[in-house]
Amino acid sequence: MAALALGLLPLGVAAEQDPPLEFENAWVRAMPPFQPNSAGYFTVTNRGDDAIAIVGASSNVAEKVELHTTREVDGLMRMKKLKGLAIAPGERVEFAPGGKHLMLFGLAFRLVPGDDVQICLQLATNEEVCTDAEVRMSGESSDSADHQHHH
Ligand SMILES: [Cu+2]
Repeated sequence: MAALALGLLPLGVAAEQDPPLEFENAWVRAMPPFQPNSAGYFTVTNRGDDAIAIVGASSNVAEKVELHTTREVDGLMRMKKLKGLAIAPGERVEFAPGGKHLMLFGLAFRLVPGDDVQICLQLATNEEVCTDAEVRMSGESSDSADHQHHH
């Protein structure tokens, strides 16, 4: 019995359940050859009872991923790095062209439409939530494929 009890001791802090973030319509922009960077988009909803703090991001196809937002400054659209983002319980946050996005730096290979890649968000709790994202052409094709668009 003693050995069994020892065997059941937790080896680390393992998450009992996944953080309640629900992804929709995750996609990454297809890029022409030799473009080092791309961007990822998705809608995420906090289905839990507590606020969830996103503190970073990663992808299996990029060296580095940053959270960016787009702001108009003196008539020009400029990207700004976000240090983090808190999502309130029940809140739905859209990462979309012209707004918040994941910036993918240092692509490992060319992103071709139809490919599936993975994007992950790091949370303040040290947990990570990931989703598959489809590689798509930019612009209208993504909008027409998004049946939940509210615009
Ligand atoms: Cu950006």
